[in-house]
Amino acid sequence: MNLLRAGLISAVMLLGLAIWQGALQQTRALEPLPAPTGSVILTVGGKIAIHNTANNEAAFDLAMLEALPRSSFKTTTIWTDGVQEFVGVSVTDLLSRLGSDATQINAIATNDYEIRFPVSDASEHGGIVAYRANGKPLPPGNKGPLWIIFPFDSDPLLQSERFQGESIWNLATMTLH
Ligand SMILES: Nc1nc2c(c(=O)[nH]1)N[C@H]1C(S)=C(S)[C@@H](COP(=O)(O)O)O[C@H]1N2
Ligand SMILES: [Mo]
Repeated sequence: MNLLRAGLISAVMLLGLAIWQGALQQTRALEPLPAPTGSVILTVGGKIAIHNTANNEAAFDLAMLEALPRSSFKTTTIWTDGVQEFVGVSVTDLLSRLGSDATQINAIATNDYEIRFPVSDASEHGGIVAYRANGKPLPPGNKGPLWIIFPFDSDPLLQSERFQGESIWNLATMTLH
């Protein structure tokens, strides 16, 4: 009897905790995005629920990107010498911060290079929007300030024209579909 009661109480408490955590995540996801104070290095538009510009886009300065959950990995790339440590925000975390359920990303670089790819390519293969490499900001003159990059060394599938093409450097704009 006592055991049953204790069990019931624990179950109710666990349920309460689960609901509370769910609500907490919901609030976090819908948290308004502050306006950038530094220079804008990334603009995200299209299928997003949260924006901070007059034309329904989300504009980020570097500090705002650095404030998002941080992802990092070490890998070689065909464009660099030796193992690099990349730090950035995962495409998954970026989209979830914007309340986006998009399935396609259109990414445009400052040099007008443009690539469209499925969100799943990034979410299932560890794609990040990198803003640092080897402890330093990525210079605009060398792939920066933002570079969508994959942990190439972790999976031979990534060592392909497909994922190389999705590794867009000088990233400036993303439109989500
Ligand atoms: N900003 C930018 N990113 C880019 C490209 C580009 O021209 N500009 N080319 C893409 C493509 S199609 C591939 S295959 C690789 C090409 O790298 P490479 O020019 O060093 O061969 O980078 C990708 N990222
Ligand atoms: Mo390519």
